[in-house]
Amino acid sequence: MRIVLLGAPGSGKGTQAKLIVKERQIPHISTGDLLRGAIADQTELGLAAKKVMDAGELVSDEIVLGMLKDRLNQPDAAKGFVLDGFPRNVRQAEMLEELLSELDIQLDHALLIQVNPDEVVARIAKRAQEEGRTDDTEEVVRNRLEVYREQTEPVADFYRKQDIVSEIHGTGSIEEVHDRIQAVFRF
Ligand code: B4P
Repeated sequence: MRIVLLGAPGSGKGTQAKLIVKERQIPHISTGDLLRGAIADQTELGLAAKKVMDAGELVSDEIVLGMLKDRLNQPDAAKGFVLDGFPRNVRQAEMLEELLSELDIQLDHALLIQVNPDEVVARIAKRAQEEGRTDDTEEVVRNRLEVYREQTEPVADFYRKQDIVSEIHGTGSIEEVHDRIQAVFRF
């Protein structure tokens, strides 16, 4: 199964992706995690990405696509994947279409996790205390939400045209949200 997870920062994409991959035995591909890995390794790419991420902006499409291409070409991705955090804008969605058609595969589901902005800010404030991520400060989170509204929301329309979008109510416990996702797969 090939799944794309869409939703605002803090909507639970990463959280739900972890549960889906555990059940389905497919890899979790998070562009945020790939970028944070590059930062931890202090690669040139990571150092450039850090400045952009700390401002709450999107890293360049070319950098992210290059990383994604390498990851999708690894053997474990042949049986399916959960893409978390990609695509973040319509251009990335178009680039992904091209890449998948080169590999002769298609997406099965685009899950759009919907959570209201106040809840998102509260969740990220909690994570900031627990994990200290440098892009989780209130000011940066507000910018990330703005970037989401402007650039990422239109991606849902891109997939609505393909009739693969399912909207998931993202408030409630992690298990409740996961059950709603499971119900979509059973359809
Ligand atoms: P990401 O790593 O994708 O970060 P995110 O949007 O905050 O989502 P994340 O998955 O981590 O959090 P989740 O909602 O699960 O991106 C970070 C940055 O990387 C971007 O701003 C950008 O700069 C860059 N980037 C990444 N991909 C890119 C791309 N494709 N192109 C360009 N730039 C890119 O969870 C948040 C919190 O909520 C957690 O603490 C969790 O425990 C909690 N939570 C989850 N579900 C909950 C629930 N049901 N109830 C209560 N709390 C819940």
